[in-house]
Amino acid sequence: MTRHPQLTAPGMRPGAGLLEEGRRMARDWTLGRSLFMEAEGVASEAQYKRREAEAGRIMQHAHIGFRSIDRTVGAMAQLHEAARKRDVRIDRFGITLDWSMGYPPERRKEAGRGTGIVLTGPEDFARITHASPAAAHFGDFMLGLPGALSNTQAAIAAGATSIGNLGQYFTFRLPYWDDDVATTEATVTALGLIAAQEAEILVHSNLDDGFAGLFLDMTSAFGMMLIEKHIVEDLIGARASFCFGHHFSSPLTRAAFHAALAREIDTPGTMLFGNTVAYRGTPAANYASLANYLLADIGALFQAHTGHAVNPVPVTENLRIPDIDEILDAQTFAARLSEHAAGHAALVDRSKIDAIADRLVLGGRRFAETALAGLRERGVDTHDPAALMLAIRRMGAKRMEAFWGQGAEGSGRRTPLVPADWAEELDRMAAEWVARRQPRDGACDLRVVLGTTDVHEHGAYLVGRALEGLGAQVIEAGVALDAEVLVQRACEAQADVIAISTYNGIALGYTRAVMAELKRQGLDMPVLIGGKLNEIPRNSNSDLPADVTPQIRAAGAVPCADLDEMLAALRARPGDGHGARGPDLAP
Ligand code: B12
Repeated sequence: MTRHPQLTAPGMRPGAGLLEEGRRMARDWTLGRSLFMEAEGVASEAQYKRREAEAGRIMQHAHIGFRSIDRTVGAMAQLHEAARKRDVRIDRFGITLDWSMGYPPERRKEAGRGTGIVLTGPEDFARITHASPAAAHFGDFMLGLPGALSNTQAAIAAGATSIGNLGQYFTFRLPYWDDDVATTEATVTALGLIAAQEAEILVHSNLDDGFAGLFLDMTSAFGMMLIEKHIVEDLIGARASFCFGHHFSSPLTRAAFHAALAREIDTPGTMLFGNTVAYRGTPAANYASLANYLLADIGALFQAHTGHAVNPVPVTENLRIPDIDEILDAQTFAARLSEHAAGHAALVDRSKIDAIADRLVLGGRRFAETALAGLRERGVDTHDPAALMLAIRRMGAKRMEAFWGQGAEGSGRRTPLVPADWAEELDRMAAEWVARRQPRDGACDLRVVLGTTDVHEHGAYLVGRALEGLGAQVIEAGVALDAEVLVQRACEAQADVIAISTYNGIALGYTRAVMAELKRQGLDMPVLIGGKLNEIPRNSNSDLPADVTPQIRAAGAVPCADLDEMLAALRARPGDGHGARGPDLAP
């Protein structure tokens, strides 16, 4: 993206005032009691985590992704009990809230609805915190978005002591919401409310939801974690609790990141997230991926228990929203693996893990220091949490890494000190695909405008690299774009083709909005769309997203399941008068 918005907003209220307002609210919004607190005799999950870590137990996290409150509450009780009967303990449940909960309450009705659950007030939150004796974790779409304050108030009243997800603040954009000042003010006020509670409440941040899913160098991701810790703990006075894992595919990187984190962070961690990007195949293949990351995580916790729970992601996760039996199987698998894992310690070469951990800590600290100094030089008040957060959000991961990344600068890109697993993998996939297609003359001079409908960027990253490999000119229109903006960018770039990557269950509505906008502008260009081509039908009673590939085709766009289908569509592209050539490739 080429836009360079101002890093400061003079109209924004200072952080100190926002924190004070949050503190005042603590008179009315005090921490309620949950079934977890009663059952375990603790004041907070942090206290529980310290106790269990001390005992050397591997805690387990289960994620629930149903849309209905009744079904969620029922599933939590049923799962906890069924696991107990198998001698498996689920210590915490993560609730996948719907993205519409990110809006302030008055805007939620008119916002579209995604695939998650919607909780409308303290009573709804309390139903969750009383559904089972495990801790309830409210992560996504709470903090970090404009609805942060009402969500946090309700969660606190219901007795939740792990609230997130600060990582989202830095990357997520809700459709048709551009007021980042209001988002920042709501988030900092909510953090003030959390900091003022007597009991210790964990401010959860899933690093992968933030910049860790975007930086090409893991030392930048580690440095960003240190900056978040500084904001939450030093500037706000709350406790920062970190989670990572989606994109950490190499066991060595996972173990090293954990070892480095254990040296720098003493607040208990929420959970180590599953390496979900590795789930590509059938359930049987996914079990291998599950074992691969869990073994690394359990070994890391044996080495230094940071209080994190492990998160065994059900092996059907890439196919559908997992059901109760699938969640139970994954939990059972993890518990058994924990028993086996101790025997693996002797097989592990710690020196390799420690060497990378050293690099992460050193590079991460330097990244954090140079980034804070660089922001100060650009006029940002880095002692004000609100000003600092807004500047980082506006800066974005790519520019931060370009300015302050620690790898040596080369031709256009820095050489990462610890390369990010996800980028290495996608670069390799793109290169292999291009090589397999064996271009006859590489002469594809199409101008392709590429954008995403939501936070998922990796599909677009892969498509971009593959198109460049074919010789196409890729114009990155941006991430989480409204349909009208994407068409506008395509128009400005005089593009030959629009390529869209979408994952958040709005594929059909978005396609229709793009086609309508093209028509309104009198434009006619091919629209390719790939990713997760599904949507929850309006009149559905199953609450599950359905495939919308045929409807996308009927709307006049080209649905692409993979890169081969993209290639076929580009080759079939009708002449457009620009004279640009599609790929001329061997079959
Ligand atoms: C990585 C990931 C994330 C990362 C994204 C990081 C980033 N910056 O990109 C993070 C952690 C941030 C994330 C967040 C969320 N995620 Co997510 N995520 C995934 C995951 C694990 C992988 C997706 C991915 O990047 N794959 C890598 C790409 C390269 O592989 P691929 O998809 O197979 O791509 C191929 C094709 O699709 C095609 N392709 C893709 N795009 C395009 C475009 C064109 C033009 C073409 C031609 C081809 C093409 O090319 C590839 C090669 O064949 C999937 C689950 C899974 N295993 O698929 C869930 C998944 C997509 N996420 C999901 C959800 C629900 C979310 C959240 C809402 C969760 C939450 N509560 O926070 C948020 C999103 C919030 C929002 N605002 O939308 C759901 C979507 C549900 C649905 N639509 O049915 C999934 C399916 C998980 C699940 N089973 O529930 N997620």
